[in-house]
Amino acid sequence: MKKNEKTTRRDFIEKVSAAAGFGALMNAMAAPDANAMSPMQMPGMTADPPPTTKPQAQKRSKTTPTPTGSNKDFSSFSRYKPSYGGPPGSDHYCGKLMPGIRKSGLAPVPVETPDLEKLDYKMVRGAKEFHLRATPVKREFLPGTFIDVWGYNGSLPGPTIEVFQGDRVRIVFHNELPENTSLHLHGIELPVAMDGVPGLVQDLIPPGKTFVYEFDLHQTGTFFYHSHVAMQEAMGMAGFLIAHPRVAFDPPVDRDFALMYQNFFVPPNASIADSSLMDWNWHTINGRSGPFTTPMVARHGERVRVRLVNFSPMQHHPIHFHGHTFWLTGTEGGRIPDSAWIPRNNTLVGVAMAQDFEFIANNPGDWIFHCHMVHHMMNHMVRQIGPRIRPAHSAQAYQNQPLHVPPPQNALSQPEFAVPGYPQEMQGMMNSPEMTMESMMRVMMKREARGMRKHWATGVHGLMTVLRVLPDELYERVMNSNAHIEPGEIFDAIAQGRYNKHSG
Ligand SMILES: [Cu+2]
Repeated sequence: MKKNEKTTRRDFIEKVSAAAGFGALMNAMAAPDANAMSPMQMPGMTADPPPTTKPQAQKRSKTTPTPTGSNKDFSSFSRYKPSYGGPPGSDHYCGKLMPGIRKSGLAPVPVETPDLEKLDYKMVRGAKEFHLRATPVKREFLPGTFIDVWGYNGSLPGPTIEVFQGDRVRIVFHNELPENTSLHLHGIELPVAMDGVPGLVQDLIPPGKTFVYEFDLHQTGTFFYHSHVAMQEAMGMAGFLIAHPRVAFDPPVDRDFALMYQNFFVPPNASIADSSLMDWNWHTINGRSGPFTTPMVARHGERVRVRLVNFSPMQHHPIHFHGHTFWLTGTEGGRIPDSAWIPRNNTLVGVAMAQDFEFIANNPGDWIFHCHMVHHMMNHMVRQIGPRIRPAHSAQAYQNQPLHVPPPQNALSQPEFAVPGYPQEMQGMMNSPEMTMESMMRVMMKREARGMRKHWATGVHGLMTVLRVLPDELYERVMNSNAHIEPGEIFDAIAQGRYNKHSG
């Protein structure tokens, strides 16, 4: 310890800076006297962590400034128009620590899982008690297209379990499948007997039987529950388990969305997903295929979090969001310290991984939000069956006469190549026989889609959805008013700048 006593102020500053970050350094320098801060009290330099009974998320260290905006200069970043902020490394670079509209120190906003229900609970003997049933599910991937999969409580994915750090959680789990199963809580640090791995930690639960999973939750983050039987996982058996801190992380978000990505193979003229094949032709976000995925709607200027979970059997998804730069703020392991956040517009979500990101919704409009794998950007795709598209030409003939290649034909448009009930078109699902006018109305008439361009759905297929950023007056019309809105009216108002603009 003598060495510490002899350190110069510069050494001290460097050590403190390295150990506790720049914010601690600034506070240390601003401390009025040794009473407020001594080297031995600095984070990272004490032998023992300070005693605390509160969950970590409830308070920020006294030695780091609170990025609530009150003592920050965000003037070079606008929450109302695309802007750089900067320089890189600063708190306002790409809006990194720009707070939302919501104040710091409050409980988090509830998570929104478009197209999915939340699971209710009752307080029973000091625990939040949820009842979860493993069930066969008929899930409507597109309007009128029901696919037979498996899930929970009649839903694919299952209903969302939303809990808080510090909760005692009890999941009374009923098996209503025609075969044995068990429940695994992915990423939760629970007692081993609660881990749900068949054989290794528990016996499989037979049909009609119940098993109770119970644990104390000390974590926060984007977790999920799923069957730990491989072919059941491939039939879709998963659901969100969102663990909030008691007090929202700083900077607080105004919206918190969660999307789960899944793939299935459904053979021609069948409705039952075949979990043994790897030729995925149906793709779902929260159990819907684009354009039946319900758009996410945010107000212009809000800070928005989106949580992505990939529960596909075999495929990774590079998820791309247009018109904004977001910060990767969490993984399936929980919150990333803000010093390690990464700016992106496309983030690769591997199988059974989660990626949380945040951004300031400062660019109004209807923004596509999609997996960038081309085979995941369409519905109901299969390999082409039948002759090649240049009739009566061998590869040899093609190579011998490259200047006289016959024009390609769209063989799939010819009736002889049509497979009943199995459209092979890779685009233009609007022309699909499955997509009746009534179906189309169910896509277009959702509240969340009001005022989007007339043919918006022609560009939103498979693992695609839309995140709308609406200025206040337009948000109110779309979400909180029943006044008629023409197709394209809201989009045009934004594209032509016809809305009340913020000065920011
Ligand atoms: Cu994908």
